[in-house]
Amino acid sequence: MITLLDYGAGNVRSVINALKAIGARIHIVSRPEDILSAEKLIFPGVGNFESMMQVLHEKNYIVPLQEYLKADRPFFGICLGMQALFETSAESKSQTPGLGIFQGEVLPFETELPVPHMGWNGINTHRQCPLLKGIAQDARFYFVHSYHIVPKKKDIILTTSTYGYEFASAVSKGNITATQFHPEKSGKAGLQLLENFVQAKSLHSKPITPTKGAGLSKRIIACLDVRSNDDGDLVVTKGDQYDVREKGNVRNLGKPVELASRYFQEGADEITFLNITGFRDFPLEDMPMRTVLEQVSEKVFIPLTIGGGIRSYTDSNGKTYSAMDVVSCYFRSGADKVSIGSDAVHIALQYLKTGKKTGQSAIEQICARYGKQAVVISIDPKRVWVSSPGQAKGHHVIQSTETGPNGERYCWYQCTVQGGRKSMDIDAVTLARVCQELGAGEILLNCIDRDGTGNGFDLDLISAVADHVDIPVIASSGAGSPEHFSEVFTTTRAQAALAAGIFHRQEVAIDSVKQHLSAQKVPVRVGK
Ligand code: 1PR
Repeated sequence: MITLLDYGAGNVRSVINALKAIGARIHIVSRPEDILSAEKLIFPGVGNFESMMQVLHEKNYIVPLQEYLKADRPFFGICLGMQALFETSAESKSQTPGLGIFQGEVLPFETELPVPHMGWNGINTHRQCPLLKGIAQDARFYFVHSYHIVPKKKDIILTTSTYGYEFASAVSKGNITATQFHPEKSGKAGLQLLENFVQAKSLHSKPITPTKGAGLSKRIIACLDVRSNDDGDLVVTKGDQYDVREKGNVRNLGKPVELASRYFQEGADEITFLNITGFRDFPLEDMPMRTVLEQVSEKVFIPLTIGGGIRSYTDSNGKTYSAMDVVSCYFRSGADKVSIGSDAVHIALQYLKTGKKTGQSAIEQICARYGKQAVVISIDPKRVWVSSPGQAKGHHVIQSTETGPNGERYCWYQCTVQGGRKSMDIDAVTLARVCQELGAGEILLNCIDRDGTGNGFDLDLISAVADHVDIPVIASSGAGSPEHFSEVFTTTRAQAALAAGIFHRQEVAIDSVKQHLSAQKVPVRVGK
């Protein structure tokens, strides 16, 4: 029996689903006594160090946890569940201490690379440990964090990984083990690691000559635009420049759960669901997307993002629901990240008008509760040609590598809301920068001009945005061939590339994209 410490922040459903998939029986901690009666304890942490420690205090979990750990009983910590083992974290502004089982601190990444460190990275193994039994040396695991541990004693370091520099990515001492990465989101290798923890009689490790693992890979994301068709069935659809109707009917390219499972099997690194009519419906009233997430997260062990309709809403009885109500429901259903589209534009415009952070916007609130890595901003821009930069004052104008219909050499990218229906007075670079300032952790950069065309990503747009933010950018819209992926990764700072149409219509397989990228020396995760 595995005991799971759920302190109520974020997505423990994925850990539960991964444990169920390997046949483990699970008991969830509901009282402090449950910790000491555990046979084996898993502590998955998400969100923010300070709020995690505060909740552990409020629930009176600190003393039994320390007692359990000091008695060298089997323990596996994930992400913040590993950071909690140390003395202090720079993430805690009020200097709330950690559990202090290991000497050392938790510090922010100091690197030129985008932070959070997000994606599939390799591990260099420093100790032989039953936790890593049967895991290939070049296996990659899913990381998502802005802070990393700095142990005082190096002999507890089980693995290191490299992101700008080498940092400790897993620890092991006696029966206490923990990883910075998320095995529950790391496909086959992650399930193997969890199974090792469940099966192992002892977790004791011994030092070895360190082995060298793989490095960070570029991510390939399959995107499922979801909406109800005219018969009321929830379908995956796909537009041409956001027009999803063909001969008047909503295009139907398959069922969301089936397609997501297929993409997981085919080696996608992440899956994004966009509820494309979310701007006019209210997700809490009609929850088919919630059911989709619940079903998908039972069989798909890679990160899942959900977007569409994340905003506050007042119903016909005058009852107001906040964006937090919507996202907490999505996180409970199995989402790892949420993507905010239209509301991000309204929030950014308001912020630009007042210059004040209120702490009340959906972006700020979700980041505070679930961590910045959980907040993606989906941008839907359209290109506007201008003859000179002065023609678009106040906007980020780009000297284009293409020429406009009237010989224009300059353009800017105007943000839209409501699925491209309404253009707003803000450009994509400004929106991305403002949302980063408000705390968002990632940008999903669509392009209405390229969407569904198969003509390749808009490299001008992607370079402009990726060069002006320090958070990861996902290039989206226009993929038509494997070469388009190598082009976007070799000419821009995009960390991930997303495609929809070519995967849904089975024109190009995810594996072909990855094989092509490998041949071009772009690092990608192969296998499942
Ligand atoms: O505004 O917070 O409710 O979020 C709505 C979300 O739905 C936004 O993320 C917006 O991008 C998306 N959306 C709204 N309408 C459409 C539409 O197509 N009519 N889909 C839409 C946007 C864009 C991509 C697409 C890529 C790749 N889809 O994500 O998957 O362009 O396509 P391709 O590879 O086939 O070229 P809110």
